[in-house]
Amino acid sequence: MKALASLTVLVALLGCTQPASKSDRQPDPGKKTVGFEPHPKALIAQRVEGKSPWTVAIHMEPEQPRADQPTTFDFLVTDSEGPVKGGDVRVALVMPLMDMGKNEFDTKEVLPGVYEGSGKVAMDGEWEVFVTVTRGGAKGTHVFNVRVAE
Ligand SMILES: [Cu+2]
Repeated sequence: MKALASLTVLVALLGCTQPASKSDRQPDPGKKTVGFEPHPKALIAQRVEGKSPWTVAIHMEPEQPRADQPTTFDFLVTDSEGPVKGGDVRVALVMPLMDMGKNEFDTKEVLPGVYEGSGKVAMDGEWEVFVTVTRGGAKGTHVFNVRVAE
């Protein structure tokens, strides 16, 4: 985890997702920057398992994840009023075409509604990033299909 204090903040929610109100996106000096691009390069598809009360956006660093290299994942959880704070966000990395074993990690809220964790996969190809958000008795699972390079 980077030292949050030395970085500058700008949570930019761009493109097809409805942005939070402007006042929620003011820079907050002393924190980091996470940009949520509308169509991340490595993202193939996304879906919601059943129903979710929230919208979830993904950001990956590097933008093209590679096998056997750690990737930092950020998830921006929003509802109609803006960022959803105080949630519990867990992630599972699954290869849909074969059983690659259990690969899960926890996240930490690094900005209001932005949850960050680090994960690594052992093989290139298409992976599913299962993001389960729990908050106040509500739960939603969002799935992102991501292309991992060699
Ligand atoms: Cu595999």
